[in-house]
Amino acid sequence: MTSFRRASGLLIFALLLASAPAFAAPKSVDRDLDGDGRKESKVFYEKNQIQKIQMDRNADKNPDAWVLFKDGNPLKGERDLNFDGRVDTWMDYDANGRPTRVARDRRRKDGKPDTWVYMKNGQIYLREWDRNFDGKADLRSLEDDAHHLLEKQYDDDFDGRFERTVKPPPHGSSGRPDFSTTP
Ligand SMILES: [Ca+2]
Ligand SMILES: [Ca+2]
Ligand SMILES: [Ca+2]
Ligand SMILES: [Ca+2]
Repeated sequence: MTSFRRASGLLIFALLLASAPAFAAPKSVDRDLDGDGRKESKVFYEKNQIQKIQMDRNADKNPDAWVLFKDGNPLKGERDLNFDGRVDTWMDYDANGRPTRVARDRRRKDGKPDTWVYMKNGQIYLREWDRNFDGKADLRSLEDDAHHLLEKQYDDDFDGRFERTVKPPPHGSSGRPDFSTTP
């Protein structure tokens, strides 16, 4: 290959990167979406519409974050927050791209979620935990818009019915459930 052809090939590649996905959209484009100068993100397109973003946030060449899009909007996300090669965080998004639910494998590290946070308009209103790791939440804490605890609900016998409700003391509560007495 002559140097001219090599140079023009590079130029075409640069043009594709700069203009995608306006014409002849490539399958994927590397992007620096967090603005740190490193192209950690691979953006996948289909029919000129974004389908997926895959990121390598710790620069170890293994992808560790994904966002799936539908009709141009984020729909679901997955992350490997501790970079051990296993997904540990799952996200759902609303029509405006704000998360509505974040599920995390936070306590047992078995690849299944055991901690959930629910949001409406970007505000957390509900947190849930699966204390016996059967896949079902058995402890909930409900919060108001100012992150004040409204109440905690416990399913201590893990039958799916929350039989115990604990209201916070009138003044000053962290809203954090106490795990010290849990199995
Ligand atoms: Ca990585
Ligand atoms: Ca992980
Ligand atoms: Ca459970
Ligand atoms: Ca119960």
